[in-house]
Amino acid sequence: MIALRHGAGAQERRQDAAMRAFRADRFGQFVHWGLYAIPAGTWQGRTIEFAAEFLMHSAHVSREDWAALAGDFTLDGFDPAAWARTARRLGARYVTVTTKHHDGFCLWPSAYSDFTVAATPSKRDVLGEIVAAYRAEGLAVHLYYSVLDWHHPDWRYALDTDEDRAAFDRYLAFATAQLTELAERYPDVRGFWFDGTWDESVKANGGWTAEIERILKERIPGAIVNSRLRADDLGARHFDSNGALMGDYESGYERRLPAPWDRSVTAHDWEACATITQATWGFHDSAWADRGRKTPAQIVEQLAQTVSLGGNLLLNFGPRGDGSLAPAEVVLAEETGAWMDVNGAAIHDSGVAEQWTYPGWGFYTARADTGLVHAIVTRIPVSGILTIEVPAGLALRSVRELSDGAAVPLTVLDARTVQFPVPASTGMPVVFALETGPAGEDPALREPNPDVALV
Ligand code: JFZ
Repeated sequence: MIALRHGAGAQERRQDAAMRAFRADRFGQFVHWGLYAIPAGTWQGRTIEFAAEFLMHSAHVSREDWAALAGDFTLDGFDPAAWARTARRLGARYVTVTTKHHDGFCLWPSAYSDFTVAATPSKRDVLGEIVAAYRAEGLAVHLYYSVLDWHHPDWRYALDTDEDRAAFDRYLAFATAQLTELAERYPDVRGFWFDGTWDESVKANGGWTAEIERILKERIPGAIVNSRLRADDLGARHFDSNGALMGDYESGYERRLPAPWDRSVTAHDWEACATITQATWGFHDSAWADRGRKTPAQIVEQLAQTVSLGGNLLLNFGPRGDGSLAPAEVVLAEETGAWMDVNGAAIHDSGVAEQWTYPGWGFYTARADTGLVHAIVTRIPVSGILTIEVPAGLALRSVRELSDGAAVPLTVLDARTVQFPVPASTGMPVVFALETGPAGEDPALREPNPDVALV
């Protein structure tokens, strides 16, 4: 054990109400919105096939030219109630919204910066309106904050000189003031999602990251903070130098997921974030962005894989420059939400099905409340027959399709192996509820069911 002043604190998984609610939610909406949504990937006629929120950087736009976009932030199509409604229809139970991305523009009228919504034509507290709209739809709100800041003159990537260290100390004081301000202005948020913490300057200030976590939790009891905020005394990120998770949940899975059979990740809480497009978080108005869009079936598959491994999925939306949702993302939310309406019981309030091993054709999840196991079939075998390997000590009593509750005819191959036909694919994953009991008590398992042909 290395002695650390700024390592992980408590080693136990949090079991308080806020954390239990976050864990049960399983599905959240990420929202990336800021000035970058206005040029939407194209600067002076040149489309850059890279994340739209990086355009200032990738198109080498000066601070002044970028700041001038604030004059075009007119909110003509901004309808936070529609965002929140879409998120609820999607089946998301919380939202994580950017308050300040790498370009430094603040969606709230911060007293510590002149580069905020207060400098836009409407002067409205956009963030406040977003928070209120989602709360009104019953969703919890988490605030995304980028520590990396391309606008602030005191931001440093590395601390090579005394001047750098002095400037960066000023920068950290600014960030502390802004985060305290966010917690004071929006006290009903549930958590904070940190980003832009990978540079040497931040890694050399693990003590500051620990202090921020402490301050936020003092201001908002129960606040949930992601691991991406944290560095320890030695600059280790997410996990401290002794391998313990810092922050409340691990937030390293970005546009990727742990392998379906990798149960090591179930040791702690975690959340993956994903784009609908291939690789842009901010709205990118281009054929490039459209080409890589995921289908509802792919979103559901990611969600099922995530929940089967005890994680949450944060699915990103990038509203357009005028504040309206991108039509393709509304359609995706509706279609995914239609599946969630019917099958959400296998996602919400669910997690790892402990004894059930990865079946290859999809994912098992288990309800946290009842233990009921669901089979989410993402790849129907060509035979049309699903094989269930029942864990030792359990018997499969019945299998019902979640959508209509209809029992499916089971073929018992042996005490541990049961088969049943899967209805023809609708293009969306189909879910079955598996009712189990202790082995040896189910008459169906004492002898094969003579009414159903063995396959
Ligand atoms: C960051 C941001 O740069 C990006 O714009 C977006 O906000 C995203 C959610 O977070 O991008 C990252 C951060 C971490 C990794 C990759 C991209 N990573 O750990 O692999």
